[in-house]
Amino acid sequence: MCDGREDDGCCLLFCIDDIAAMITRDRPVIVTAALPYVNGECHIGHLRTYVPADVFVRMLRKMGYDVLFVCGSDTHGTPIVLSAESEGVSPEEIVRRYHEHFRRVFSDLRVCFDYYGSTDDESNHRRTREIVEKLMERGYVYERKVMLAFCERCGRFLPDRYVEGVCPYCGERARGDECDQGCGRHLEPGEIREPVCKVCGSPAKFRERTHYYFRLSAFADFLLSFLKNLGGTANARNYAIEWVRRELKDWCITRDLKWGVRFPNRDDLVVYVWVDAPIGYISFTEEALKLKDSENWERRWREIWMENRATIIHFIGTDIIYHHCIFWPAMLKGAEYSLPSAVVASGMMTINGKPLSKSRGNVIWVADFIKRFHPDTLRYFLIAHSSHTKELDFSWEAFRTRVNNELLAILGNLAFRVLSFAHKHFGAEVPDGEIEDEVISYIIKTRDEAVNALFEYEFKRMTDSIMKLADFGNSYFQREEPWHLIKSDEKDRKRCGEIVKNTLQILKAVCVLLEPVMPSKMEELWKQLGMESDIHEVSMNEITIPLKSGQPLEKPEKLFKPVMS
Ligand code: B3M
Ligand code: ZN
Repeated sequence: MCDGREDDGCCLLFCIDDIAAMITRDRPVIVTAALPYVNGECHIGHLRTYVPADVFVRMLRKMGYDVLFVCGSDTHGTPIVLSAESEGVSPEEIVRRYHEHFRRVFSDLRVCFDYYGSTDDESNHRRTREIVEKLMERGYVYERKVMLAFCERCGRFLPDRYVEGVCPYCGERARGDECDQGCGRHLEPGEIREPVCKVCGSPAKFRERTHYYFRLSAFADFLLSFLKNLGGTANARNYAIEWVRRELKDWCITRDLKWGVRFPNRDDLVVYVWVDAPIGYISFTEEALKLKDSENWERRWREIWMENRATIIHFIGTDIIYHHCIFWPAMLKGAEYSLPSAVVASGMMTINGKPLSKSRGNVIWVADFIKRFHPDTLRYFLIAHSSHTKELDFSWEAFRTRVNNELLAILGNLAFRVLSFAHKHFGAEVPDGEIEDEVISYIIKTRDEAVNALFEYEFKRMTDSIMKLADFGNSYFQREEPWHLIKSDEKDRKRCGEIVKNTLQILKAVCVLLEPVMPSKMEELWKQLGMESDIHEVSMNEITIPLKSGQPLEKPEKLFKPVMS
């Protein structure tokens, strides 16, 4: 067992690789976050995917992994076209508006992608067509005649949300693509009963039409063995295995729309949005690499997406497990692309115990939230309030309690107390002294717990461990009572300095370990500690490197403001 004292970090690399198992340093790690559908503003429910993904990436980088983090706007499909029609603007206009909005929110929240693209970018159109052609060549896409709802008044076929009617499975009112008020099933084109046109309200007739299908049913055996070895969270794996065992129906992958990626050789059809959306992961990687490494991008891209020589990890919400664990790997396999290594699915979010709902007004917009509170407090809440795969309930009371009782009472208190003490009694410098074994062991134990939790995607447990280290800092300082030693003789004063230095060391470790969760606040704290390096760049090995005696400390400022009731 290593004692973590080596400054070169080699011992750290050893223990962590044991734990990480499938995520190894000799392969690049590609982390993706589900693409937000840019049809409206970002609410706190969205962040349940992006913040943990960002924390994960920052943490891996601290441990020396080579990570690429990509995301982008999901821009096609009928909801955007319908919004555009009802506002009397083009789909491009809607997409531009919310694409910029999401970029802004991500930057305010410090969710830092290496590349944030759009599924309407030319490179994604190209990649989608290439994959669809490959699937056709290999016999996984075929033509089928279907009876589809057609509105005679509007003179057009009614894809997905253009039509409403009755669910063939449960008899409830349903949208064309989903039984949203009843059994929740995905509905294939032509399945809806008693169709009515969403635009003009007329009853629609069924008419025959040729569409294209993806032969998903051919992938059942492949999917079962793929899913058995899929990393990530158990909720994703188990849900998908159940589904494959039950039924695998072929998917209609074309739609009668103008907005989207044209289906090869058919001017009247575009591909279904769930085809070109995940392909965004591939085209955004391409764009990210072009920016990073214009000489070698192609080789690196092939290694990642064609040769299975990277670890690909998808962060998603539980509502899209089906798409990422079944449809997507089958499509990749069919087109001979690399397969994901892990799917990490966050639980859903509720507000005051009720489902998040824009129409019922049970929603909190991120832009409003961060006008009132620091973005890092929201990041902290989302990570610390519930384990990643469980449901997370937001309430102002819960938010207030987390901020006041944890961020202020534990972390803020530790920082302000020890920094003020050092300021007052040690000339605003780090005092002299050795780091005690008790302190080093606590730091190492915390690091190991945090890293273990990280690789189990238990971000709450990870954060709880780090906060426990801060708590230990407080009790250590309290127990040692340095204020009784300050005015006594030389020996006591030396001991007093040692206590302060040890407490500062704990604070330094907490700061490094919490940077992934609260990047801006830990940047402030890092400066208060008088550190000159960039906290976002420092490696995890920093936590055991002793602070330099005599290092000037900045005048302490309180890190957090209390949330009032
Ligand atoms: N845009 C999420 C949604 O709108 C969807 C994710 C795509 S990930 C490829 O529910
Ligand atoms: Zn239904």
